[in-house]
Amino acid sequence: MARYDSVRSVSPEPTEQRLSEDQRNSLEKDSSDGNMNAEQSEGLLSAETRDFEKLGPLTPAVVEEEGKGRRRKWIIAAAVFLTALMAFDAWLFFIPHSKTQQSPPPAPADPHLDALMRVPFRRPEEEYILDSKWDYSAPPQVRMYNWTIVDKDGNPDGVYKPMMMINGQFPGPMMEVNEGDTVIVNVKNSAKNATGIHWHGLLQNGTNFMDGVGGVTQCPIAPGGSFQYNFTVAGQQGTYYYHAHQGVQMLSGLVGPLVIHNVNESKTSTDPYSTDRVILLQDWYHDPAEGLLRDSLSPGNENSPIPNGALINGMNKVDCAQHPNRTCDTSQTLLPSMDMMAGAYHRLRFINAGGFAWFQVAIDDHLRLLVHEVDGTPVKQFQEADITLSPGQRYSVTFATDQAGFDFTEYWLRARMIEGCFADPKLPDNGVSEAKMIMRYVMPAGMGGPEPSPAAGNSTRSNSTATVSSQALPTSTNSLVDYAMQCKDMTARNKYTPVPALPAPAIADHSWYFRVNMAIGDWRLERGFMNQSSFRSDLKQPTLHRLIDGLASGNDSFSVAGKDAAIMDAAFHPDHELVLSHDRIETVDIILQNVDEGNHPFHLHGMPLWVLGQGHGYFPGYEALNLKPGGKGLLDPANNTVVANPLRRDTVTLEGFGWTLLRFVADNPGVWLFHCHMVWHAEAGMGLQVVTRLRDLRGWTVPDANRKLCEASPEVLSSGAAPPDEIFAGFHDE
Ligand SMILES: [Cu+2]
Repeated sequence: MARYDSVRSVSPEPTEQRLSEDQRNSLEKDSSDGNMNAEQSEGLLSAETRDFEKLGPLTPAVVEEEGKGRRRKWIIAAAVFLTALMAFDAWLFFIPHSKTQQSPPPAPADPHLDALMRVPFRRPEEEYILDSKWDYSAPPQVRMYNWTIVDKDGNPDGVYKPMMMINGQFPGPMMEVNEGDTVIVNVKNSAKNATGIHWHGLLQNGTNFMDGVGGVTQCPIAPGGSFQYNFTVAGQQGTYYYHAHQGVQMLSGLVGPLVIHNVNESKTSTDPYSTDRVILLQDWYHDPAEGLLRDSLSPGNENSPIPNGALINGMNKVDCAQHPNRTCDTSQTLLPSMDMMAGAYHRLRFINAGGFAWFQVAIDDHLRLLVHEVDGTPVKQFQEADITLSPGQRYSVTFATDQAGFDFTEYWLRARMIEGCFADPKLPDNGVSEAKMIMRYVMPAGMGGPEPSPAAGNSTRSNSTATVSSQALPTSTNSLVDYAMQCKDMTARNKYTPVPALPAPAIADHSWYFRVNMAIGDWRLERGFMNQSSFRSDLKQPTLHRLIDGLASGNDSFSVAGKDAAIMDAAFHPDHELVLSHDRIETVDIILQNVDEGNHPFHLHGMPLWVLGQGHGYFPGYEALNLKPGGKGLLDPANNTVVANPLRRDTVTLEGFGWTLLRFVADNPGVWLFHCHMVWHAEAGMGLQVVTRLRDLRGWTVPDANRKLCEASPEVLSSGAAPPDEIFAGFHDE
């Protein structure tokens, strides 16, 4: 409990202080009637005086300078006075106009920014319904997005907190593209902290510079700065998302869905579905993310912060009476809802875009959820009653609205955070672990019952028009009879079969083994470790830049001469940057051994992972999986089950005291982060970097736009990132 009190002490700053200079200017200009009161004018004059005093005493060494100095003093004083007078006059100029003629107030410094601050922040939920008129076979094209990132207060579930939003709305906009399209996102950072956007699960083959990871592939985008992400989506389809990759900014609202369509995507479902939509799941903290991050990294702190609640598509509704110490207002707060045509199939794309909690999702009375996509990999349809997702994972299901004529026309979709995996299953501050969404049946016209809104069937995007007061609540009962108590991948129940099949290479060129745990580091800091390494990125000098520059300068420590695979321990200090290098296209195994009780969903950037095995206890050895030692081929060539068509995905859970064996083809040149996707663990250092096709990086140059991002000072670039360990130096237990 004390921990949460300490969090609050570092939390909400007044809104004004969190606004950027531009925002302040525009807001101030807006709220001002142009009048300058005595206090302001005095402030201006005294500020000038203080600046004058800063000139300091004249040096006595050169006496003849004294006269000149005195004259200079008078000239400066006169100039200051005149400037102040002119400023005062300028202010006076506005008074008669604004008071008497009622002309519009002076234009804000940045009308665009001003508009973003004023737009209602709640994203209309129909925007997460996929376009039913989408042209799946359109020729490849450029999909362009212009984003301005702003700091803005929001109360998604009723409780206000400082957030970060794209174009002033939360959650982020839907990105919908076809395989083969080029995506261009112009990001303007108008927030107070640096940032960067990562496209979770997108391979970025050939476009490592666009992966969005500060300190790995780019310098963060400084406040006031801009960057253009530009990449072509190739060789993948399905459900993805994007999120900020600076500190824990994803917890402040910088997340949104990204769907890649494929001409054949509906064929993995035996039943054609009439609607298709995203269900974005998030754990939600009421305290500002930065304060929580600092708190979670503090000495002697063993456990990660526990969420206060959860959101579905950015929505939920708390009981404000349960949050007496918060600023809470639910007058504009709706529960998420979806209108579904009865007697049809519908597709739901679940995304766990949260930072820490696993979700278990189910729909009351609808126990036939047909899974046909796992992290972008189409799989042979398989029936589940509920879906479990770690942070970073996605599943697509179709299901039938086949309960029409029974007792209800409204049902709950329940997304429950698995509290059993928290250090304390009781959520802090009267938090509720289950978020609920209303699924409302609508009937074909003329059949009685609720009439369809256009989105319920198959036409344009729209949704229920329920108002805050009229939202009818389901009375259906809980489908989650089988409460998940542990945080495991769905593969613990079923082996999903990708379609089409894609065998993994039978022979691994290299096999890496890592012990994974949380451990006590310097100054008693709780840190995430992979072997002896706890990752700390250099935001001013991203790994990719150092690597390219090092290779260009002929520095031997970057070339790992004569080795196909190596740890780059001369160029990068493995204590805080464990960099695995692979010289050319190679097949690589990673064995993870968890020596802690906590679960860790590991995410590899740039290349999909084949999950060759996972389980509890110690890694049983390759032989137990019918593989030769080191993963070098099948023991019994007649039995190729392990590599025939294993599930491919980008986020794989390493369960508590468990192991996992992952295989990937290191064919995508660049530097790729491999890390736990629980943000508290990632920021505590649970990650490493994978360099691929080192020999091909020799000819690379860092694009000018990327170089330019690095011109900002280290202080600016690290704003919003985890504080350096050194700030905790000198900490003592007593
Ligand atoms: Cu973790």
